[in-house]
Amino acid sequence: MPILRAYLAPLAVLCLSSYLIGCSTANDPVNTTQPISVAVTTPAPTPVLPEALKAEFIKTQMAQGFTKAEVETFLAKAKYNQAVIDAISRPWEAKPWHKYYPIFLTEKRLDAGLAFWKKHEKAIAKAASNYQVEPQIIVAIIGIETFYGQYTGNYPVIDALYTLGFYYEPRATFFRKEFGELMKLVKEEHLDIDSLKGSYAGAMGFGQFIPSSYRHYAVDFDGSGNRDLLKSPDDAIGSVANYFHEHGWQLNAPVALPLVNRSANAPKAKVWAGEKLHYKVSDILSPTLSLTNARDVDASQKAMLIELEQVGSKDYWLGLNNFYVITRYNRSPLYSMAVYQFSQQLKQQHDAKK
Ligand SMILES: [Ca+2]
Repeated sequence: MPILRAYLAPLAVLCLSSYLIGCSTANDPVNTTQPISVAVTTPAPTPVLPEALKAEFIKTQMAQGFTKAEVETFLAKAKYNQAVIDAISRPWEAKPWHKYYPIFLTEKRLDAGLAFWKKHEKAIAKAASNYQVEPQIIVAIIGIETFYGQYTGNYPVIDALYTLGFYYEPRATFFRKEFGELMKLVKEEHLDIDSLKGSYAGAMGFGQFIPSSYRHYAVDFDGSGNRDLLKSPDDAIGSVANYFHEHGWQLNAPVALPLVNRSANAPKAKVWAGEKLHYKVSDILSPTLSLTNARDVDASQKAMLIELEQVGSKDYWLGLNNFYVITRYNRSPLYSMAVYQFSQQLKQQHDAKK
């Protein structure tokens, strides 16, 4: 007779959106007000590491300069973590914009952002100037991602990436590559793998960089001689700015412009859903869908149509190159709009206090 054993699943915090690579707000205090559902399930045995994948991983890492013993030691340190699979498999709750933005655009976050900006004014101004990115975007990202370093994640990074890379089929290839990148990163930056914590998806530090982003875009911005995105706010500030710069941010260019839909029907252009920009501004605007505020916009530039669900209506926005760049940090248009609007709030309050 089968024995049914019920147990209480770990109280995993709700991730707001499956798009969030880093589940950036997983531990944000705002989420403690959310109802937490406790699932009763039968525990699954820890799966066995697929030998073929293991062999392939060892071969790949050896081709990149590691010895077999080094790769095996690294693999032996990693542990399967069911909570990681649970976190990533949770069905995406498609929150409408009107429920999404109040979680991010709060007085508390705004105050924390202004305080962070003031405290790190010099580094933020230098990063903005060196990388040609508006300072408020840097401050907004770090605030939305981790509430200024307060909530950077509690999953051992090695376990998170190992679990997703070897046991989470839908995105195993991506995460196995990140697991390999982690091995390189730890060696290059002399990080302590045993104490390295991050999101369930292996994102680390103030700005929640996954290993490949850390390796490619992190900068030593405080001149300490290493790139420390976990403990150095200045390194994180410079690195976020560099990330935006490298992804094509254009200083002083508009990010997103509100539209007014005068038709009873939905706009003809398709709402952006993660693809590369293929529309031009002129493909989206029409006699019935126009800019809310008259201004000159280059109609030949690439753009996307953004749709935000309000209570009983829909808002439309024209997203331009810089909006697309924010989505390189996180593919969700809701996330990107929250970052943009938060950056605007920060700038307004910051300028008012000057
Ligand atoms: Ca440094």
